[in-house]
Amino acid sequence: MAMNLTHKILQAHLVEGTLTLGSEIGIRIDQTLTQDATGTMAYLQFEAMALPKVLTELSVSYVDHNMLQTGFENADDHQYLQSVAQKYGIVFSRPGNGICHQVHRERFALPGRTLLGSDSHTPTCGGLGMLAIGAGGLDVAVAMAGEAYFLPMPKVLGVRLIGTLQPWCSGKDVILEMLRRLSVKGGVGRIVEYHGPGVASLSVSHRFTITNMGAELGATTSVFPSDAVTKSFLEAQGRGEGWVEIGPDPGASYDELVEIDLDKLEPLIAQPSTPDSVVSVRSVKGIPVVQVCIGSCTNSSYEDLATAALMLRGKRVHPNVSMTVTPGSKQVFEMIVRDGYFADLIAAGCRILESSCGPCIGMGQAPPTGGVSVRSFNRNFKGRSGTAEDTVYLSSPEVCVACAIAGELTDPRDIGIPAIPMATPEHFLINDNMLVFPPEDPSAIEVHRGPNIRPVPLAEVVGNQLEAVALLKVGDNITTDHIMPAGAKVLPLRSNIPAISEFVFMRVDPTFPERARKAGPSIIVGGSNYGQGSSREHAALAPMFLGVKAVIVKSFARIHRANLVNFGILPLTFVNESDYESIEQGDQLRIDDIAAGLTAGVLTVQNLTQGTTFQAMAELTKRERDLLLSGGLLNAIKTKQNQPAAV
Ligand code: MIC
Ligand code: SF4
Repeated sequence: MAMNLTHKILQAHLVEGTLTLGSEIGIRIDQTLTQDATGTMAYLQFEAMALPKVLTELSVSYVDHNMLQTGFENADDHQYLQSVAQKYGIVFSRPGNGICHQVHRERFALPGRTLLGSDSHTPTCGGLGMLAIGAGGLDVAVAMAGEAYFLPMPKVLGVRLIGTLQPWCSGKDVILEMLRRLSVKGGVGRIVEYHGPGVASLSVSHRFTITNMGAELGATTSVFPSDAVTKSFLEAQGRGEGWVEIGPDPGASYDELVEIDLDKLEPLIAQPSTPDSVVSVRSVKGIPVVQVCIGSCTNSSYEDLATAALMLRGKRVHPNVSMTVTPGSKQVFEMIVRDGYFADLIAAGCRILESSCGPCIGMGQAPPTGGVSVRSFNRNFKGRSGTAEDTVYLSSPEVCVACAIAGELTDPRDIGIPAIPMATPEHFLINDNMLVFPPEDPSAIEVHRGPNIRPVPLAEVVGNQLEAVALLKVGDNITTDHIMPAGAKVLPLRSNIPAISEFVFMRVDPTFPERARKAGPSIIVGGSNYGQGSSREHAALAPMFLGVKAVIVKSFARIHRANLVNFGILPLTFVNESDYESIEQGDQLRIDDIAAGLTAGVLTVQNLTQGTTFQAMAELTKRERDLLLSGGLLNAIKTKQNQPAAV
C-alpha cells in the first residue's frame, strides 16, 4: 500500500502498538536533544535511573536559553550540564555555539531518523526529513535510557504545496498562512506532512522555518521529504554520507489535506498577541515601530541574516527603531563575519547579540511601554517579551528589515529595492570546536552540583478521593508562559523547583503561589488548548509542588497534558463544555472513586459550594492510568527499580 512519509518513519521505529489513529504507539528514539532551561531537570531525572550511559545513537545537550549569568545559578547549571554530559556519553554544545534547533539541523539531524527534544521547537529538524518531536524533560530522560516514547497515533495532515514563492516571500509566509487558516489549535493531534511539486523550490532554510513554527499550530511535528535539496544541504555541511532519499510513495493518502499555492502568498504578519492572528503586512501598514528583532530558532540562519544585511547595505535603521540581530549559531556568526555581512548590519545600526534565544524568551530587549516590536520569532504571547502589556508582531526577516528601515509596519515590496534571491551556500564553514565530545572512559568525571541544583520533587500518589478547592479559573489558550513564566528573573531558577514555584501564574494572578500553599490540595479550571506553547515540564512540576492535584479544562495542548501525567496531576476534560460556566473560582470540588473513574474514563465531580455535579473525562491509555495511580513517571520508574524515593 502507498505510504506517506510520516507512516514510513513511524513504522520503521515502532516498538509498541499499530499505526491506528488515536491508539497509543511506542516509538524508538534515535537522537535526543536538551537545552539548559529544561536540561538540568532531564539530566537529574536521567541520573535517577542509575544507568552508566545514554542508550541512544546520539544525545546532545545545548546551552542556549539562559546565558546572562546574572548570578552563580546559571553558571552552576552550565557546569552541571557539561559534567553530566561527559559522564553519560552526551555531546555538549557550549554556550555560544548557538540555539539548539539551529545547531542540531546544521551538525546532527538525519533524514529518516527520530529525534526527541525537551523543547517544543524540536520539530525544526523535520525540515530535512526527520521525525522530530518536542516533549517534557522526563520523557527525554526516559528516551535517553533507551525506552520508547509513547504518543497517541496522530492524524497525518498532508499539505500539498504547488507553485513557487514570489519575490519577498519566504517560508515564514507559508507557516503564517497555515496559522491563519488553521489557528493555534489546528495542528493538535496531527503530524503535518508537506509534499507536492512546490516542495522542490523551497530551500532547507525555508523548510526549517516552516517545521519550526508548526509547533505554533499545536502539531505533534511537521516533516518535509528528504530530496535533492536536502542532499545539497547535507553535503554543504560536510555530512553528505548521512543523506537518504525518503518521501511519500506516489499516490500516498493523508487523513486530511490542505493545499497552498506558493504563487499566491504575499508577505504576512502575526498581530499581537497570538501567532495565528495573521494578516497581510499591507493591511496594517503605517503603524509606528520602535523595535525590530531578527533571530530565534525560527529565522536566524545564514540565509536569513545575509538577506537582512543585503537589504540594509548602505541604509540605516530608522532613528526611532532599536534593531537587534542574533545569529542562530556560531557557524552562522562566523560566516556572516567572513562574508562581510556583519559589517553591513553594524554599519546600518543593528545591535548584535550573542548566539542564543535572547529576546525570544524574554532574556533582555523587553520593548518599551506601548511600543510596537516586530520580530522574526515564533511566539508573541502577551508578556513573553518581558514587558507585561507588550505589542509584538511576528514576520519574516525581510518584513522585519522593511519595518526597521521605514520605522513603521511596511511590506518589503514597498521599500523600492529589488528582491534579493538567496541561494544556500555550497559549503558551510565547519568548525565544531564548541562541541565537547564525551570521553571513552568517564570514570574520572565528577558531576558538578552547585547549590542551585535541587532534587526533583516527587508527586504524591493520587488517592481514591480528592477534595480540593478550584484555586484558579482561567479562559482559553492559556500558554505555559502564563503558567510558568520564563525571562531573566525566573529562568535561573529552573533547577530549583521550590524557588521557581513562587512564580507560578505570576502574570495571571500573583497571589496564586501563596494561596496555593494555604489551600492544600487544589484544582485548576481552564478553557480550551490549555498549556499551549513550550514543553517546559516546570509548568506541571511547580504547580504539583504547590499542591495542584487536577486540572479540569475544555481541552489540552499535547506536551503539557503529557507533562501533567508524568508528574501525577489528573488531566481532566469537561464532558459538557458548558459545565465550565458552573464553576466559580474558590468553589470546593470533590471527586470520589478515582481509580474506578480513571478506568471507566469518566469521573463524577461534585461542586460542594454550588451543590451541583458534573462529569469529567479522563482520556487515558492504560500506561498513563498506571502512571497516575503510581504517582507519575518518576515514581513509577523508582518503584520499578525499587530505589529509595529521593533523587
Ligand atoms: C520556548 O520557546 O518557550 C522555550 C523557552 O524554548 C520552551 C522551553 C523552555 O521553556 O525551556 C519550549 O519551547 O519548549
Ligand atoms: Fe529559544 Fe525562542 Fe526557539 Fe524557544 S522559540 S528555543 S526560546 S529561540
